[in-house]
Amino acid sequence: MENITTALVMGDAITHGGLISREDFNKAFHMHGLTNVEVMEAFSMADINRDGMLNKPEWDGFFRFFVAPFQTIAKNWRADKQQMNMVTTQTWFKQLYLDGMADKTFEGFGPHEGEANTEDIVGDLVTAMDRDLDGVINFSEYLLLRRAANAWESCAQDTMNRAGLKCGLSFVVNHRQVDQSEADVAFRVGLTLMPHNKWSISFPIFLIVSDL
Ligand SMILES: [Ca+2]
Ligand SMILES: [Ca+2]
Repeated sequence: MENITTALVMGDAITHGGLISREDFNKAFHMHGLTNVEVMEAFSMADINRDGMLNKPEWDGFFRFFVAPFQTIAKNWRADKQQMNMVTTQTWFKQLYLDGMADKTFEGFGPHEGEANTEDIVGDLVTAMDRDLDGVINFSEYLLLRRAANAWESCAQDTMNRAGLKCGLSFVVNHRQVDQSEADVAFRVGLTLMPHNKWSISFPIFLIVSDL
């Protein structure tokens, strides 16, 4: 599958004063296998000033921070686990490693079937972010990871506590108000998924509950 380019998305936008409409955006991303809901999620991430159109800086930012890094990982717009290993080389990902606290931050689900290695950070992330359970990561699932990483940086330390989760959920649902009872339910679910620590949750667990 061809990569998404600015020219492809701009399409008719040139004649519309350089603004990219939802329709232009939808055409390009729908062709790349995203559902309508997934396209709308991506569009609202790109539409920083929320006016329903993407101006050039909004598109350029979205392309540079999300589309281009995904396209370097995913050939054919799908990334398998091996390709996903490349996220660990991306700058935004390295920022999740706080002073050697990665063990706590990335505490995951334990060894995967048929694998001796107990430290499989990317394997756990793929398990957590693969919402349609097809074993590969599409752009929408990659964006889930990126939204969660942003929220983590603002709302967590080495792990995330109850207050942090309320903060984090508000982030990933695009600043909709999340009330404490909603966050508490998610937090309790998260704690049951934690292998050891029962008082706060790790990044892979946050990734799961942020999509509940
Ligand atoms: Ca806009
Ligand atoms: Ca998937």
